[in-house]
Amino acid sequence: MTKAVSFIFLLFISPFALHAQTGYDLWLQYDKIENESVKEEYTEQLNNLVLYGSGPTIEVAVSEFKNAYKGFFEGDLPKALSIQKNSLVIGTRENLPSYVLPSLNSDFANINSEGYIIKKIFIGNTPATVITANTEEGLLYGTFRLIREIQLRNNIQEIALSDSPKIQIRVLNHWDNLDRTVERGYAGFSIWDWHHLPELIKPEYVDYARANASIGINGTVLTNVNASSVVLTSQYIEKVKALADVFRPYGIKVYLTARFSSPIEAGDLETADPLDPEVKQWWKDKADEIYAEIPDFGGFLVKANSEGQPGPNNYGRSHVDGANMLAEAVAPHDGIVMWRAFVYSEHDPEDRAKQAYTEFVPFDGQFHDNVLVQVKNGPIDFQPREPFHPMFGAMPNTPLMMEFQITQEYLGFSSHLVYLPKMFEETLDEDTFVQGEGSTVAEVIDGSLANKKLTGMAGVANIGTAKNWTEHPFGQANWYGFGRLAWDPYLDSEEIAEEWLQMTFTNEEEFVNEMTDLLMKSREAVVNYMTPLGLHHIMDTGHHYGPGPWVDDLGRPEWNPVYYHKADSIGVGFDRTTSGSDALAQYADPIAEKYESIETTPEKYLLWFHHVPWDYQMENGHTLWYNLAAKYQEGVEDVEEMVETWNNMEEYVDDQRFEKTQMLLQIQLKEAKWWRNAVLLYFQQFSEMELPEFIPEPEHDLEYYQALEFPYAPGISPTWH
Ligand code: BDP
Repeated sequence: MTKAVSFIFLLFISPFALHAQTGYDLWLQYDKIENESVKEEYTEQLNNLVLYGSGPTIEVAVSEFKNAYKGFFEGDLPKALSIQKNSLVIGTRENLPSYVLPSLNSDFANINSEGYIIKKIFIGNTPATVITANTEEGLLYGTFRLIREIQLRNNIQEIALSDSPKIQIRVLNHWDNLDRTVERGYAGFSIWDWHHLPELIKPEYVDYARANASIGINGTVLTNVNASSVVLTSQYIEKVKALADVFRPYGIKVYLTARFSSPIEAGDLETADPLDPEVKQWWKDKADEIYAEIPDFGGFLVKANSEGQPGPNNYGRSHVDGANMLAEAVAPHDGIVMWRAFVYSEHDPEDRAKQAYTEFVPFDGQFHDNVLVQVKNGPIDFQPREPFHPMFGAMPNTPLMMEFQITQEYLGFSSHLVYLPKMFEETLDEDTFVQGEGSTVAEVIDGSLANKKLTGMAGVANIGTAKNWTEHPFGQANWYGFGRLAWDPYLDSEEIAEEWLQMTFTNEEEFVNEMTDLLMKSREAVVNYMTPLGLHHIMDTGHHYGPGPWVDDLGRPEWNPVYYHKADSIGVGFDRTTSGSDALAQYADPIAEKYESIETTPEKYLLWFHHVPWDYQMENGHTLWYNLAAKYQEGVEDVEEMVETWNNMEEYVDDQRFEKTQMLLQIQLKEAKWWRNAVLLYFQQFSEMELPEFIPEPEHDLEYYQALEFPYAPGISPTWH
């Protein structure tokens, strides 16, 4: 816990200014520090600013710091030409005067090209605080870090910090369509106003870049993985260039999704066969055209041969053929290809959870050096809880990047408060055992386990035109936390929660303690009221809003929830042991062996790996049926507790965000009960057992729940019609 450090000044905090807030400023709130002595503590250390070097990124860093300074201290930070007592000195290693360097040389040994150092040094008797780095981007990150230290009210008198990102490619994936609808978007429309680009540059673009840079995100994929080839036409490349120009000073590269059939659709070829010389040439020319406009274009993200998207398989070619062809097109420009492993086929009778591994693992080592294979955290699809994807660790010779979903497709959309960093952390901390005990997913991702040169983490964005970007005020925490974990996948999600709460709301200890607790519990709450004990994919189909365990009539078997829970008169759950689909064989032995038996499978994954009899006696002596009911009830009670905690926070939060969160929590509570009632009534048909007495009488019967329809639930993009 970092609380002791964070609250050093708390005793002096004066009443807070609770002005109405839309939440637009995210965690970058630079509110006035009311307490005079706290203010002095900082201003004494920051007498003036001495800047070495110049450039667009340095400029945005300095302007950010000046703004923050003005906000906190209500004055301007004067500029000085040379270092004086308590100067703030900003400059890259190259640009700092040589007499400053001896105090910093040992720190430089610890940082990489994007890392930074913030250090109080003495030049003779003159104290100064230096922010330095190897690159301008490092300076920008260091500047945001110093701002954060002030937001957290940490002491900077003897500051000595250095940090570097542990992962290279830290990107948001926007599933945004060119018509501004957002696939699985629950916060309004796409923030990219394509129609008015390139001329109209909205302030939101700059604030988006600031927010991302502040947490170390260094790339953005602008378009949906279910891609349109229109974005690759010259007309749109000009628009993409305009965004790239805005983002560049913030260290953010743009990437695009590449629809595999583009040579036919955006060009005039008759094929998109990756081995066809004309197709190869088309992509090379296209890459040259893009790079002529955007010299630092990041590269392509590709969803191929998945859910109806075109790909190399259409031409009898493999994922390697497809990925390498694109990789060759961008390689001369230092671009990369992020090739998604989210593949499964309705024609394949194999357990869906096994298909990506089966298809990709044999390709290990065959992808070009500038290809990353992008793998979702779990083997099915962004469920409230999944075991880690077995591909992690299984392809030691291929850079694998993590794909998390920040938008809450299966977790209550933007109506539910769920703190996702807790869930991301759970996956990152999982032990794959591929190189013995202690081979965590984080070590696969940061390349340390197999010495990989290219590393990455992607988060499917939850951002839209909502005034506060994410609609739910607490959705911002998931954007923030994703960025922090992409920077350092070993961070503690609890510390991230404390940081975010303080930066976004207030440093008041009671608020931060209570709300950290709420955030940390919120993830388990959603698991409990939606899919406890390893249940998965029982959401209503298509939009994935609300329960739909009964759905069994969709064309593709694996789109039906009944495929995943397999409830019958004996029990419930998907047998993935040797007697079932044997998906367990895709994990390293210690896991496969342990999870083979019901007794040694962690309860949280029970029904993921086993078909368990309704009357099976669990560790607490009660039956599975009883425990299932207890979990659903616990989920509802968890949300009741969240409602109560929030109600006690009124004095710490402005009305606007307080009331909005309060209303959303009521929706969450209503829906938690809906989940409990509908799922238990449905499963009761199979278990034929009484509901335990602690379950209140359901408000409606099963038929009622089954008849509910939501034709206009948000997040379904035209690509699904
Ligand atoms: C599923 C979503 C679908 C996405 C797909 C993907 O329902 O909208 O296109 O994942 O990741 O979760 O490609």
